Amino acid sequence: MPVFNEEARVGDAVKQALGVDYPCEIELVVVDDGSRDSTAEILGRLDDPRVRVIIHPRNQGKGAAIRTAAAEAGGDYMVILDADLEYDPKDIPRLLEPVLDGRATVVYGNRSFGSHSSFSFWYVMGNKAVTTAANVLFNCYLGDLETCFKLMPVSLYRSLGVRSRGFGMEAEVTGKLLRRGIRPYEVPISYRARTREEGKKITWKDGVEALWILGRERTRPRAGKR
Ligand SMILES: Nc1nc2c(ncn2[C@@H]2O[C@H](COP(=O)(O)OP(=O)(O)O)[C@@H](O)[C@H]2O)c(=O)[nH]1
Ligand SMILES: [Mg+2]
Repeated sequence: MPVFNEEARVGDAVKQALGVDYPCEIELVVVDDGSRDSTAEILGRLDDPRVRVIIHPRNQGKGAAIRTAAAEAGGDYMVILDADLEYDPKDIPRLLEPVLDGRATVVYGNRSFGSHSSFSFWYVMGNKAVTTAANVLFNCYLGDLETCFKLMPVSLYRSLGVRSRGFGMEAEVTGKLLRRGIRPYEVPISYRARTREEGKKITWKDGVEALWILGRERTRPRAGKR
């Protein structure tokens, strides 16, 4: 769970994540990414043996927070869960199903954007544009590239060598998986976008960066692939 200045939501997000009935043992690795609000105090009060809190003294970005979590995670599989309550951790057992019954190794949660759950028209169009670009570049038919629910073996994530420190990691992870011929298995999930006032931070610039990263991953020479 990457966390940056989420004092209003991180307490509930952790509680919800721990309250789910998982079909396996879990560890919740929370990375406080240099928050300047009271996030660190809230995380410091957590008292559950399944939780591990790691602190970045300075803010580095969502991608960097996930890199830290993946380096420290002790389990076999990982899934990213944002701390902003836009996603519902109750969906995680459903993401695990295709893994547990041997149908998939990489599973993505696919958001269906509805009127009450979408941030804005242009936000949804931006998401669709980035996903469509990946589909054209890699000749596939993914439904939702920017989803935070990306479940895969921890060893696979580490082997991708993701460099993006910010939101570009979503495109980089997906481009690297597709480049290796790995097609994420998609499972529908629920989603409710927060508003700018509630803390939503992604902007159109992140969409442009995602397009650039996808192009880079598609054209990267195989010999130097990472
Ligand atoms: N914006 C932002 N989010 C970060 C950072 N580091 C970790 N995160 C976390 O990454 C997750 C996704 O970020 P968020 O701002 O919700 O993205 P958005 O909802 O798509 O605008 C949240 O749990 C953030 O707390 C960072 O440097 N910036
Ligand atoms: Mg979010």
